[in-house]
Amino acid sequence: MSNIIEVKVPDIGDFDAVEVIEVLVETGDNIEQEQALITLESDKASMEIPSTHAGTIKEMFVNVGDNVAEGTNILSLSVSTETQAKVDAPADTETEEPKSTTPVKTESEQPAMVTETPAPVQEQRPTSKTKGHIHASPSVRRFARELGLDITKVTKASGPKNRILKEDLKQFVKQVLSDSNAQSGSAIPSIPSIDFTKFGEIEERPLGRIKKLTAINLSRSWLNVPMVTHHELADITEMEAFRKSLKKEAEKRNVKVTFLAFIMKALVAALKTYPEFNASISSDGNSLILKKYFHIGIAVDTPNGLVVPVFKNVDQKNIYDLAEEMAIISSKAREGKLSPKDMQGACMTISSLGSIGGTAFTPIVNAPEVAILGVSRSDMQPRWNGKEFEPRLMLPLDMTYDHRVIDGAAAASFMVTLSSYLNDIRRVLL
Ligand code: CAO
Repeated sequence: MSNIIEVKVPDIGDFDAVEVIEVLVETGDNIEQEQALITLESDKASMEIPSTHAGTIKEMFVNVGDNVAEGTNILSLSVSTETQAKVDAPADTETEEPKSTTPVKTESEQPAMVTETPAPVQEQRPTSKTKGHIHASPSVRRFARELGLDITKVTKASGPKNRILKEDLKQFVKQVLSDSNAQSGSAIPSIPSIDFTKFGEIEERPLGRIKKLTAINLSRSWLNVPMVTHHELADITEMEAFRKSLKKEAEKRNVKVTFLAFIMKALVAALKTYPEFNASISSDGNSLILKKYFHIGIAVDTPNGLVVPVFKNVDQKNIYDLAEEMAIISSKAREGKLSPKDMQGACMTISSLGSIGGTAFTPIVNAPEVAILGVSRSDMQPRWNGKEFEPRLMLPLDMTYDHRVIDGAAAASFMVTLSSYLNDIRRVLL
């Protein structure tokens, strides 16, 4: 059995025409007792009017913009006689006729008064008499609190009199989430979209999968790792003579020995000397995970973008092994045939631009690795030997490191050591 009752505006103080600024329910809704039905706003405050009963809404009598006073019908509600008996006791449950009920005043029926609190002026907010205040109903403020959202940050207010609506909060959250997705978790403002056709002819090419993934990885490293780049010049005159001396033997084995194989061996020797470079910082930032294996990533330029295959256990391989593996892996990379497994587990990465040119650059650490070695083009330079200038082949090295893990002094020592190994590659054997 159910009865129809009318829910009216209760005593709201000395107001005879208060505007309805929000209707929070609609016909057909099943509502709870105490559930907010409408929000009213006077000159001084906003207030929510709760329901006196639980039930199903049969008809709504008020709309946004209406002016109401004590006793105005808000809605009619179908309530079960059992529920009504509990709320309206003592009540006449015998009656067959639907009855119109003015809500019984109880403590809980008093509308919740929420005084508008001054807030910083939002520049983007359209100015009006609301300037200097955040206008939002109690339910919207509550929703913002539930989301953990600072409502003063919400710049769009699409309700009447620049009122922030629930929809504005949802839009704001969506925007923040999509910005943070695009920028790997940061709240950095996005770059504005510009119509370049205003300035001249353009062509739009979609980015490939590898470029998009690289963009995410590099942005993540850039934003998470405080980086410093240390520059060093290694004298590789002797090493180059040694490399040339291997040429015939290499040809017999059908491999091409480039600087990279030597640099990999020297790097592993330096990692053994400075174990904190062969490490990763734990994701909670509380510990350093030291690795006992020596896997080196090599950045390879391919038509589809940059990929970083990993050479496993470089400490256990000789120069020819590495040269041979380099030929196989780099052609696999350029043909797009590397598997995810081929690109996992690096301890440190080498990015070599030496075959192209340049005197220095600042590579980005491939986090969670703590350092990356950049190699630029070697060049014959005059070096002072104490008596005279002598031509020496100098190799520019650039190491970018995670300053949370590595101090500047350690970086300098590491680079001096690496340079000394390249200067006299025999020392790698020691
Ligand atoms: N200085 C001078 N010459 C160099 C050199 C250096 N630092 N490094 C390589 N060379 C020379 C090689 O000796 C070779 O010369 P020869 O043909 O006369 O022997 C020539 O340049 C070409 O070398 P290579 O590129 O075939 O071989 P590699 O082992 O040096 O490099 C690879 C292999 C896969 C790393 C390279 O081909 C490549 O893709 N490099 C680009 C990597 C890249 O884009 N990094 C940037 C990442 S950040 O955006």
